[in-house]
Amino acid sequence: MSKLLSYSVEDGIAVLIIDNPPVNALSQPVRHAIQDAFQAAQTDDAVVGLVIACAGRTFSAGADIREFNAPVKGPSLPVLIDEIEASKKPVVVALHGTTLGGGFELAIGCHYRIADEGTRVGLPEVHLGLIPGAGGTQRLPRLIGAEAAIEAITTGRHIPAPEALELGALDEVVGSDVIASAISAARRLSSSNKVKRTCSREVDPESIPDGIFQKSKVALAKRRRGFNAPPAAVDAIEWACSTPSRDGLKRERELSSQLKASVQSKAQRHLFFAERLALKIPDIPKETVIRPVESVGVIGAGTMGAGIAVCLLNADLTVVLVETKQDALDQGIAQIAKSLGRDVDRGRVAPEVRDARLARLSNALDLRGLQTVDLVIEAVFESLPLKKQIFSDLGSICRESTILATNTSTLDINEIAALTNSPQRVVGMHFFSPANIMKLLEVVRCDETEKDVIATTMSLGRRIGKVPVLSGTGYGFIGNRMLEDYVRESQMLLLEGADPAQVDSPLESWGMAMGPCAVMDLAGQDVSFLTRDQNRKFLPADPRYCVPGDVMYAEGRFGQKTRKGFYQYPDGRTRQDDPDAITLMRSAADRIGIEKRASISQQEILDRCLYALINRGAQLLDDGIALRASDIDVVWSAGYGFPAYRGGPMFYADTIGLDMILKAFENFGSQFGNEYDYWTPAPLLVSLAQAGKTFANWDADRIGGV
Ligand code: 3H9
Repeated sequence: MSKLLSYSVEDGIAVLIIDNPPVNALSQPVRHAIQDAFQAAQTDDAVVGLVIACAGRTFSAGADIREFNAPVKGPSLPVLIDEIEASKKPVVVALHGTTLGGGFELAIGCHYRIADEGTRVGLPEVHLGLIPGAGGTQRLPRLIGAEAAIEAITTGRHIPAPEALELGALDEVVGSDVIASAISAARRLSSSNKVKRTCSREVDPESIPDGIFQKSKVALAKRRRGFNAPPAAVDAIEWACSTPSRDGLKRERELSSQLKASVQSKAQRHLFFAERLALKIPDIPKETVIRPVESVGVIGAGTMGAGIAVCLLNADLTVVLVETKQDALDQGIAQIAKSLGRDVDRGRVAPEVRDARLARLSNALDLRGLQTVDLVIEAVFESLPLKKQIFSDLGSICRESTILATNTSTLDINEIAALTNSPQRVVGMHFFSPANIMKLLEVVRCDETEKDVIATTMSLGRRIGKVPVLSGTGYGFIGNRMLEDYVRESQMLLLEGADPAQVDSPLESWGMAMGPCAVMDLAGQDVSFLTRDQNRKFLPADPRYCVPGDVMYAEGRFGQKTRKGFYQYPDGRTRQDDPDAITLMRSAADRIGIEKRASISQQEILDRCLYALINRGAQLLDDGIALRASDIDVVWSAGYGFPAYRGGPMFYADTIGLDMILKAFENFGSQFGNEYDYWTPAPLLVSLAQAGKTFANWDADRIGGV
């Protein structure tokens, strides 16, 4: 037998234990080993039933995603599961950990499912741009009904075992020794001669209310705008309700193969691995001992500080919140309590868990309250002198091992670090607002930051549910630096005569969560102006592209908060075109001598904004601010509403072809002039395009890409 699977027979029951760390992915050798063992059990007359389980921390996380770029080598997972389901001897599956994708499809192809209490099951394939393709869309509705299957498959959520039992996806949940329980069940089923095959069931007609499929697709068109896999999953579930299982399984396989070959799925798979690769820092060995972090000080109880505190408390850390004034502290604490309470209202968290979390929050009106914490996150407003003062004080107040992090988004962290007695323990932790919701965390490495400080901060980021990406120091780090170029083009387009809606709409139809003008209104034109104003030395000396934002600021049109900005917001949220804003921009453009163009195509709007973004990304790679192109993709998809199904800006650039982008740069340069080097391509972009290479090649050549 293979090392990937152990096989034993215990008193008539064959026990197959898959052992393919870390997550028991069902790679081809594993499938092969299962098939061999399964056939041995079928032909052994002494065997009356089978148990399938997994070794290690989890049952299987599904198909091996790394195999998806090559043709399938048999036995394929769908075929293997069909064989198992057809077995005359009962097959019981024993689940633990996260039983996902093909792992869960294997489970629902077996005749009886037992899970230990902590198990979570799910079909998260939509997050990879796929549908469950090994029978999941046909078998799950037969077990739990169409409506519940649509919810489970289109959200891909991990369902806790007790809920899965209630839904009908599991047969039993046990408190301990799931394999022993499975062996007993197999024996029981063999003696009663009862084998229940999921595919022989009908989907409960009561679970198929009229119009459910159409309604689900309409809802998904809003909730998962642009994603192909979720509505495709609804189609496949409909087949389960309307065709015999054999036909449904065949159609599911065809659709699954089509999706697997699609750019959307490739893009989402790219991001899956990119997120995990981002945690690996080439010069920081994975054996690096990380510093223990149990208590964290948060300085500043404003929206950002309170949001950060919520993330920390949710991860069961102890938090000391520091402010200078009692009422600011009280407001921050109230905001934290409200946010934790919302999870209780939504049924996500039990009231006693919320209470325990709140009990781990303490506060202080003085930095001396941070004497014993393991890590400090400073989240006060962006003022270099203030931050310098805080860090210089922290150096003497905190223990020597305490990591000192700043949440600055624009300031030079090296300057801040220099003021502490040990700059080696200073790091940037750039959260995005609202901090308890946004996934991205840029971890900023300063000149002297110690390796274990980086490793600890990245690990803490993961622990609090963030997607950490390492950035070097430099204005705007990775995300905001690139944003500058993207927004610049959007603002130039406004001056050339495009309305805000004309700029935003092609980018939103293309997949951006929000167009750049709407984003500026949401973030606040006042905030953008003040940031710009403080940082003019880092921006091009171009008198033009900041004009639209500066005009909005001067007119008190701060965006949503004042109900007027590039758009108007009569109800404070819903945007509408605003002729006054358009007139203001037109006169500003006239003042600086920019003529209104007769028309601007949607394609030009897309290309100018996105190519400017990509070019800055290439420059950041050249400058060593970003380690990998795939890190940039993670930053933009986790933090800036870049559509996951396009894989991030650098992946998108590869799909277009870098030579095409280079050509567009030449055209834009000759059409719009290049006084400020906007259309000078980054040297990396040029060299890759000339060599016929991609950013993915660059990653792979240097440090092993995705
Ligand atoms: C599928 O099943 C298709 C079928 O429907 C149809 C087939 C015909 N394959 O996330 P972690 C690696 S599609 C290959 O850090 P955690 C991962 O890259 C699949 N590798 O751990 C990482 O490698 P490294 C549907 C995988 O504890 C290491 O394992 N299933 C796979 O934070 C540890 O991963 C899914 O979408 C895989 N399937 O989280 C589940 N899964 O150490 C995807 C993980 O080199 N997986 N790796 O960086 C997950 O959601 C999480 O990994 C899991 C564990 C929750 C399981």
